[in-house]
Amino acid sequence: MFKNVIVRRPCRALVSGITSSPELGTPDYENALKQHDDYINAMKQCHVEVTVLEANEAYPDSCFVEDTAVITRECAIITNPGTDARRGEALEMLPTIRKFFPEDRIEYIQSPGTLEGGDVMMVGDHFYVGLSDRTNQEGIRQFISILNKYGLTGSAVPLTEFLHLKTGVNYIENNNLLVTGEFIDKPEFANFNKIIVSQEEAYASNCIWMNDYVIVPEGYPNVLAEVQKAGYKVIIVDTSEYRKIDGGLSCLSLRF
Ligand code: CIR
Repeated sequence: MFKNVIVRRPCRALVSGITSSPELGTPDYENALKQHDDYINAMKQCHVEVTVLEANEAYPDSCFVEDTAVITRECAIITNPGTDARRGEALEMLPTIRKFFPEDRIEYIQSPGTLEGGDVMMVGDHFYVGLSDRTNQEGIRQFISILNKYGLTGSAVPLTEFLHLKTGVNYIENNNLLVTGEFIDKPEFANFNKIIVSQEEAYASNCIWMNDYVIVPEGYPNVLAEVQKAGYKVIIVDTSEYRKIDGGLSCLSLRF
């Protein structure tokens, strides 16, 4: 069960967030704020304490807090984002992490290692880590060695099609995995109960398990039906403004 969620309000500079899909247009700030309100309300329905951080205009992508830290049951790992424009975001998260973890349970990924939380998928005590444009071999090496120190394990999953690992694969507990694209046939995921997501709905492979619920993005009927069929209660949240800059449901929070 998760007890806590950390989010950061989107800043006005969100409109210049990094994107691989400029054809989707620029996010509408007012609507992004409304969608963020809905996201927070959805989280509250899942019986967690939500910490809402102030918008940070220095970093257009700073609402995507997932990339700044990985929180495990044993420790918090401050990441080192793999793109210059976002590198400083990780240390901005530190004061908040200190409210939840003592200093000796806070670890750091250090240059030349890079790692973003969007590349980390937790399955019990094991963490799959995407080897991506943002997360490099050295970052993964440091990350796994930190995990091992706390009795946790990790393994690398190379990827080429997606920004982050969780852009295309997400664990929703009970051995259920939402998978799309290059992850469908990866041997490391062979033993999961796979819910295959079509290319048309690929964005919705990024759903989040939150205690008794799965939060699903609005506008993806097949994924919604599959998740319901798997027995979950669902909450639908519209994240269309965040999608324009490659952000999904999971990117918008730290959950622990
Ligand atoms: C970026 O390119 O870094 C942001 N525009 C999107 C970050 C998405 N984060 C995530 O998947 N965890």
